[in-house]
Amino acid sequence: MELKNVILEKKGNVATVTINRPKALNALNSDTLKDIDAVLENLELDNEIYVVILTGAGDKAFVAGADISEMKDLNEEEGIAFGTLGNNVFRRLENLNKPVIAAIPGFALGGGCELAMACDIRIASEKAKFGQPEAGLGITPGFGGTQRLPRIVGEGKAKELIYTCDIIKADEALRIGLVNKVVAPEVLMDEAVAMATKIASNAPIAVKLCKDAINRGMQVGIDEAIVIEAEDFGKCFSSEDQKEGMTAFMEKRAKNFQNK
Ligand code: DAK
Repeated sequence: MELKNVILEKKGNVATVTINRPKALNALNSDTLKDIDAVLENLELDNEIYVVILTGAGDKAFVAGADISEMKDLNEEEGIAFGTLGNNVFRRLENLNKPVIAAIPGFALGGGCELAMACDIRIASEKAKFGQPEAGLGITPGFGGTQRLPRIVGEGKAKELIYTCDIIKADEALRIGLVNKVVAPEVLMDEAVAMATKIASNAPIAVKLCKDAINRGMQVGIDEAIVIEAEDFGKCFSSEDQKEGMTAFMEKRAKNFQNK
């Protein structure tokens, strides 16, 4: 796998994916989207990796949006191709078969805020800033912002942020529920690794099925959602880790999950 703008590191059961274009504040151009796609394919198939951390290189930005310099001269056909590539990557990230924690050091704007929202959990540095500035550029958010932001913070607040293009600080993002946690910049990655490690200590198949049940259940009514939950619950019982988790409890010993 040859990557131009993304770094993939694996340590134990945790992988860290770093978007690495700090001179352009990690803006998402086509090459970067293709790199993310390739990395997600690799991670999907890696049974040793239980949790993924997604971050941006440098201390200034997570991702400052889709690359405006690349987008500005696109014709209609190229615009569709760019949007399709991006949307496929974002859906793949959202549906990855393991949790993804966004560790957000700085700007998460436009496509960057949308990228963070496609992750399961968001941890922000005190220096992070969030916003959907698209309407000020003459476009609508195109990587799920109009859909995921209202689902996360509620319709009224999402409309306010999208219509005004306001940029909000980390403490406000925490207050409205856009991020899970705000930490000092120097401990951002430590906090992300600590949470990833804690998640990775639980049964990976169960965690994966929890993600599936939440993601699919959130898209349908409660009656259908409960059926999805029951199916995923049932699937746990064909895993060795379910036997191990419950046997370890009964035997009062530490559990030893194998992702099987
Ligand atoms: N694209 C390209 N380059 C960017 C960039 C971006 N989004 N953001 C920053 N840069 C570049 C700057 O041009 C500058 O490059 P040089 O001039 O040094 O070559 C470098 O990064 C450093 O930026 P600044 O000099 O501007 O740094 P400041 O600290 O002064 O300002 C800033 C930081 C984040 C406030 C500012 O850079 C800024 O406003 N950036 C743009 C933020 C923005 O508007 N983001 C939203 C982009 S629109 C679609 C789906 C999705 C989308 C589009 C289509 N389809 C389905 C078709 C998504 C759209 C977006 O995300």
